[in-house]
Amino acid sequence: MIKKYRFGTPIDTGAVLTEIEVFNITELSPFTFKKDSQGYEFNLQLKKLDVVYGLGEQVRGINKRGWIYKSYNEDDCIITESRTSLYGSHNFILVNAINNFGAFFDFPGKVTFDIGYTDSRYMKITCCGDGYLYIITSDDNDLNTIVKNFREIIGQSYIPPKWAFGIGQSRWGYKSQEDITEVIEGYKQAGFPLDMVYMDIDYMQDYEDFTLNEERYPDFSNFVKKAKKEGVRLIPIVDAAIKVKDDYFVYREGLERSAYCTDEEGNPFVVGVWPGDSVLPDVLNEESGKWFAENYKFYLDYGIEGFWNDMNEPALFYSKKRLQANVAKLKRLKSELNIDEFEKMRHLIYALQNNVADYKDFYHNINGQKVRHDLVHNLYGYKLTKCSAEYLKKYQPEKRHLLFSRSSYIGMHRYGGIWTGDNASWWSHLLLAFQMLPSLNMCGFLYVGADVGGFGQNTTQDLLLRWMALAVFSPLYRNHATQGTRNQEPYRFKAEEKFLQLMKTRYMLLPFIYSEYVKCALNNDMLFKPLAFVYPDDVRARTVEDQLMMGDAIMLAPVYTQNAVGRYVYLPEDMLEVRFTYAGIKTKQRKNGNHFINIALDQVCVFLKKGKVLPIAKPAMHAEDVDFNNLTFIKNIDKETTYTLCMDDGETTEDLRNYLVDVKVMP
Ligand code: MIG
Repeated sequence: MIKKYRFGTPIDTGAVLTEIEVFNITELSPFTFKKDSQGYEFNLQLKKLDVVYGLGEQVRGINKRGWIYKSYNEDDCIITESRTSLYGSHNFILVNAINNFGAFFDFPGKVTFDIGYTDSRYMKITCCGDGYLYIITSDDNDLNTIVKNFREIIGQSYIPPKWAFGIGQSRWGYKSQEDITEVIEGYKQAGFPLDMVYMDIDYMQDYEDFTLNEERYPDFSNFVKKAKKEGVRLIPIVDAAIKVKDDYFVYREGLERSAYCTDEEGNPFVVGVWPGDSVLPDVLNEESGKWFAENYKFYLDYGIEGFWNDMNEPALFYSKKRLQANVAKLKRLKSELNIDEFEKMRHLIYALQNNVADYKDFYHNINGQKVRHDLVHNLYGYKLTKCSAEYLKKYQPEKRHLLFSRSSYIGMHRYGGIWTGDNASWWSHLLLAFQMLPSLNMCGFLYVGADVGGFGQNTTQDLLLRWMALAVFSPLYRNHATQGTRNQEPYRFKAEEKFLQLMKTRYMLLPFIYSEYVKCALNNDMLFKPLAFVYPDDVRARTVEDQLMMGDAIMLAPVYTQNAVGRYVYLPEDMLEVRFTYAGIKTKQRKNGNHFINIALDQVCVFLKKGKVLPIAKPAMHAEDVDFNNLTFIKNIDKETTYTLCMDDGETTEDLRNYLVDVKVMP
């Protein structure tokens, strides 16, 4: 059951596809509502044991209580607990109370979720502009049904090609064909499976989108083909901003079409990003977005099949306008060793970067209407990814493409996935990556993943191993690191056999991961669930923050601390422990309750529910080589059951329901 309320005169974000009758906001429940000069405020009293789930890509735990979160897509690579917004804004919360309900605040400007931060007994949500609010409930009061009801109105989640469930390697620092060849060779020599290598910004000529540096990539067409023959796809990055340069054809074309965001006076708004002076394609404008996306043809004609869209918050290192103003102010400061002057100086410099005030200085043309960016800020990455997805589909309708984005808003889940941006090689970020999974799934984002091993800072062998043990289950599995950090490709470390064992496990589980993914997308289910979704009457299960249910069969309990030999695991019922080891898969019945489970660095250990089976394939070097017809089953059943596999070719754009095949499994 869904009730839709309107506050003010909102713009249509396209997040919700279903037409729903609109109620007057004065009839709203269970929130109380008030409007003031700051915007619209929604209040709700929370009971002691209520749990608040949701918010997709955000800091902190699965239960969002006790912090203040802000939806305002932000490019800042220092991700700490103190942050309030990250790269995506996913304004859906799910309140687990006596009467469970979900709420989606469909407003693309800034929204603040004070979930018991100011007063632990209250939740206060503030929207600083006009929007819609959807309240979602279900007859059965079941959290899963509420999520399903919500997912139904926002539309089916993106399903990537099967090869995108393989392992990918990336680094900001691979500069040339030689560098990429070295990575492919490195994997090959170690006997490691590999499906994708990512190309970061250095492939471009002077950071110009839709160009190639021909010195570093002299023979790209053949290079793409050769890599694919080896089973590896190359995935280039696409940045949002376009370099201002008169003889750069993309820039000129956009200019002729008035396809850029403009300043107050209607001139293209100039920002400083990687290429220096740059302009932003107005992807909120239908025509301009279409034009931007048509440029992806450049790569498609080389045989490229996947992309990652970056810098689309949009990230502005700084704006020309503010730079000029602040430099003028700096010049007026006295050059004395005076701490007050120094503070002023520092402020003038620091305030240049990612200054949210810049978002008030430029405009979109939405259906002929001039709309100030800050009011629609959170839509930028979503719309950019939407138009690129639509173009890929139009140009190559016969297959599915890999596409994921850094910035996002609910609605984008129909067009692509998300990687969660610039995390660090910290143990806390391993746990954070795990905790984000169910929150993102609620909001429709299924193809998600964090940079495996951590992007910033130096990783360690054990962190990378533990991260890869978790990544076995992550739909998007990409090892990525920033320049200047320790080399992070698994073959750079001594413990090759340990890495190999974990990577093999991914491919052995691929029929399960892929089939569960497709079924969740088709049925609007979550792939990763907090325990309370499966054991709603178990009070203890409600408080578990470091275990998740995956699919409808297994429980995950990763190790996320350094030097641990294992961890405590809470079993809500009797389960079958399933351990992937060099010597094969070992199983053991476990009673419900708390157990200390030893888990070695090279082992993956999961817990299979009663009445369920887990399909296992032979390991393979590439996702496409995994043989879905030759499976064994790990079983925790006492009578015959079926397991539903998705048996498509991995690329078809036909309805995947036609490819679901029931396999009978005997005890
Ligand atoms: O300003 O392209 O999150 O994955 O390696 C940094 C360089 C730009 C940020 C992305 C990261 C990528 C990096 N980019």
